[in-house]
Amino acid sequence: MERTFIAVKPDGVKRGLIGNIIERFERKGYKIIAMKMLQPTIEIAEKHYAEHKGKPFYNRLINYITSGPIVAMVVEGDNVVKGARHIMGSTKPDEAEVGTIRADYAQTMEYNVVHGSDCVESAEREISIYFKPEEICRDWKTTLDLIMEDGK
Ligand code: IDP
Ligand code: MG
Repeated sequence: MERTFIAVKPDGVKRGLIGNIIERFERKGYKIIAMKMLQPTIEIAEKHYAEHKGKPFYNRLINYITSGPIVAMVVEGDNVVKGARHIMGSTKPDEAEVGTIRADYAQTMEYNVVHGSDCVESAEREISIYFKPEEICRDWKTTLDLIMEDGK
């Protein structure tokens, strides 16, 4: 099953949106298989956003993502990388589709409340930055899985 890395960014945490943001992914039926709150160090932030090094917004991005705790998650589901990006909405909140997280909760690209990996390779890379393999709960079953197995 495909996995992606999702994070409630520091502005999402500071605004009290943790529950609202996680709920978007849970109600889709995606399975959360790892989660923790942490304040990214500069080292972690630089690894995470290595692809943006040298861009005009890079220093502000590193300051932003290290400015407070984030809630980091590994989320599993069918085609979840693309599906989660769809739920998040475009990087620019003023262009994001109505009903997406960024359209609903953010005003500027700089503070857009949520992160999601942009492809499967990025997802695996980002997951390995934030989680050790033993921190991922790979094998649990949803209640629906268990009921189906019981043949009820
Ligand atoms: P994404 O988060 O939708 O994948 P990226 O292009 O990967 O978007 O950019 C990473 C993050 O960097 C964005 O979510 C946003 O917080 C910030 N960012 C991207 N482009 C700009 C910009 O032009 N100005 C300010 N911040 C930006
Ligand atoms: Mg990105």
